[in-house]
Amino acid sequence: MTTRPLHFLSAESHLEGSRVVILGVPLERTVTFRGGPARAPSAIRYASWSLESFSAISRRDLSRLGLCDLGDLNTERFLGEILAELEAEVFQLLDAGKRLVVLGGEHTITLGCVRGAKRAWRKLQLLVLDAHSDLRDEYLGERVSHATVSRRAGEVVDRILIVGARSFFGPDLSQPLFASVDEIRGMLSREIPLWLSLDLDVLDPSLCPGVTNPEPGGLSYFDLIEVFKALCDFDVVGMDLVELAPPFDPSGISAITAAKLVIEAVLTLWG
Ligand SMILES: [Mn+2]
Repeated sequence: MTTRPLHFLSAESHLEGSRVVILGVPLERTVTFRGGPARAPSAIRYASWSLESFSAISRRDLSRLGLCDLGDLNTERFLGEILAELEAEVFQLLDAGKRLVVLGGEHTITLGCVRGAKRAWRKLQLLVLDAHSDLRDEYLGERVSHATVSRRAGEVVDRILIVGARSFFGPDLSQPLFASVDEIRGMLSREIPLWLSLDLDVLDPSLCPGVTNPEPGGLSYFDLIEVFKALCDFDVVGMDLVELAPPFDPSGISAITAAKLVIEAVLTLWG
């Protein structure tokens, strides 16, 4: 009998021969409204098997890419240890020339990702797609939290752009409320490696209800596809996808949307 652990669709390559690597980080530590992201990486992998590996949009096939799924980071530790190990993993994989998809988990994981990417590339810009600005200096006494992650990550990178935000705590309204893809391209540099952080709540909650903190008035699925396309001539080195809450996704559509976005992003950016 042969058995295999659950892995993402078409992730059949060994690490050495792979171009793109998937890593799960089922972190759930500082969520504040409703929980579930610890179960997200498994839910996204499971949902991916309901989809085709061929993208009708990019006309490329995931099964021809060289995709490896490393499984999940151990998150049964102090938050600082988890972020330090994630940073080391991201650094090593990028240093080996891989492109990364990190499946959260709560949004806090972006901090470990950008620290590792910054170490690998020395210069880094961050594009955050998120309903929330996450620019507080601290939240409920925590400086490192899913509600402060863009503030902390912004201190690591050379440039940060937040798109899709419609929830601000007041004085942080420094980012464009809505930006066209042309404006996004104009505000980013083609010379600097780019990390993409995709918080699923950037989507309208009618399209993706199973997230930790739903916020009305979001982007459409095809808005996100247009953002991926707009980035295809930028040096995108990795992405994370965060804040899926499977307990609030009884139809499973949010997990399927997450898996489909991974497929389309990977094939658009690196296919
Ligand atoms: Mn958010």
